[in-house]
Amino acid sequence: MGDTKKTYYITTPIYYPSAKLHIGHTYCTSVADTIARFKRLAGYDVRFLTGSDEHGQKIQRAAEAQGITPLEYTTNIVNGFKALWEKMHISNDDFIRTTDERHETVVQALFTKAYEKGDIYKAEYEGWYCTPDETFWTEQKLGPNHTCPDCGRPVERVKEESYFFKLGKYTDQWLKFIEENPDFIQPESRRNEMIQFVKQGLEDLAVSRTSFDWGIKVPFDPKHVVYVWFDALVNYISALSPFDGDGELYKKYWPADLHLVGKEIVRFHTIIWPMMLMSLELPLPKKVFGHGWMIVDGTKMSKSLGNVIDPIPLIDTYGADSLRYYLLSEITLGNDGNFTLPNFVTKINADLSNDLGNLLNRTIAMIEKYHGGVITKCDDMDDLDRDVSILAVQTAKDFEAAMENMELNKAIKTVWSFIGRMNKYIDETMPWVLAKSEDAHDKVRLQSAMYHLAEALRIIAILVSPVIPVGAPKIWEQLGLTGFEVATLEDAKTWGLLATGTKVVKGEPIYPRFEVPEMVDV
Ligand code: ME8
Repeated sequence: MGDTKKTYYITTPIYYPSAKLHIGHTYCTSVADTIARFKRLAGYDVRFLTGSDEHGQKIQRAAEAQGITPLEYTTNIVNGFKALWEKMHISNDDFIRTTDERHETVVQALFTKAYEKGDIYKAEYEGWYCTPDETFWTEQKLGPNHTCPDCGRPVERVKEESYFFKLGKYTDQWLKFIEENPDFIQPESRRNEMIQFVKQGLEDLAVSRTSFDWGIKVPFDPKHVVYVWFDALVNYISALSPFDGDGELYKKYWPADLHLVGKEIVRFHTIIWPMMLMSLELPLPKKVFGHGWMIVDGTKMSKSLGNVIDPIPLIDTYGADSLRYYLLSEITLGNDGNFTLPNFVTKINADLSNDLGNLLNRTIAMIEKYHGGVITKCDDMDDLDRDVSILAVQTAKDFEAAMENMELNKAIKTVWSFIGRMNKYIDETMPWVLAKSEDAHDKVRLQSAMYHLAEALRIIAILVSPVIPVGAPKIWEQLGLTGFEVATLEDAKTWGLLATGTKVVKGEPIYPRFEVPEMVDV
């Protein structure tokens, strides 16, 4: 019998190894990881891809400046990418490098296919090139003083023989597709921008370069290398090895369910990539979501601007969960966000250490003190118990709905408001008073309160696991449970799965408190 689970294929951009990654990239990859983990929890067969975009003029120049080969240069930096993702507990299933042979063969095959179809032709390119963005611009589109209209940096004059891709040819097919698939480009504002861009008229796109050689050779004309964006976009398919054997991975996972990208590259993913796929007669991805930027002093944090915050020391000091939690809960997906150290530490102290950490510590300590660490199921609910048990299941459902809707911070807020409710439940039930009573009714109330707290924490552990994958299993373990890897979203939507006799295991506080630093640069 084959695997009948629904599939979910999610990707991040493949980042340029032109410098170390900063918290902007960390943000994007953490969002994708949280969605991937959520989908696994919801029962999907998930494929989560990230990688590195290693060709192009910018990389070649950076390598030359260091006197090493481009591949040596990118390999060093890519090893750093992989180490960062491991430190952040990123659960990618694959990492594609555009220097992988498996990628190069697919790019060459697809370039040739578009050429043979007549959608790629040779001519002379004369215009402007933004090397940091690896983007062509016509004179009319330039910013003041020959600058890139996207990033504002100076462009370079380029005049060389080039292959061109007939983008314009697919305008009508694209407009029809966008109309029939209103959710393809998210958020909505990006969709309108893209429609305007296409309606202004598209010029054919130069898809090869001859003035440098760090790239994938055009197979039928090897003095040309494939334009780095044509090369890079293909990664989403090449990573599925479409030409290996019977292309099993490709058949299983393509088309992608979600390309998560920054807003500055939505144009490449929603216009150029779909038009390439139309030419190649391949299915289009289901959704492209353009997230916002991490901002420093009002400008985009950027490798080439040098105004970056390095995630590594933050993870080393505060832990991966803290950084993930802050980025995911503070920023509304699609909007820009800020990072300051005092805000970050204040937030993780309040939400992780106080709200969640204390709920766990208090609960485990009371079950130990009052019941020798043993949880006993109690069906005798009073109104307060019934309220929180209903709220627990509702929280799981609301969490699911918000996640499905890409409202990650709303999903998190839902869980934290339930955590707040359970902390209040402790104050309302006053277990320390019940524990002193000899009254049989009070003994039942105490048993019920302990059960409701433990059961709420079981549900919370599952719900927070896509966001804080380091702490979530520790909650589970302290509750005395095993098999966290196979817990499902269904388990979080079901009240009462904790069995009588489960014995809690007191552990270290899962999130320590940190001193809030002064407002200084990190
Ligand atoms: O564009 N805030 O790579 P890149 C939030 N290789 N996210 C940010 C960010 C910021 N300040 N800065 C970067 C490329 N990012 C191409 C992609 S895909 C086929 C090729 C994130 O290294 C964001 O997701 O410049 C952005 O789209 C991506 O990094 C760009 O990374």
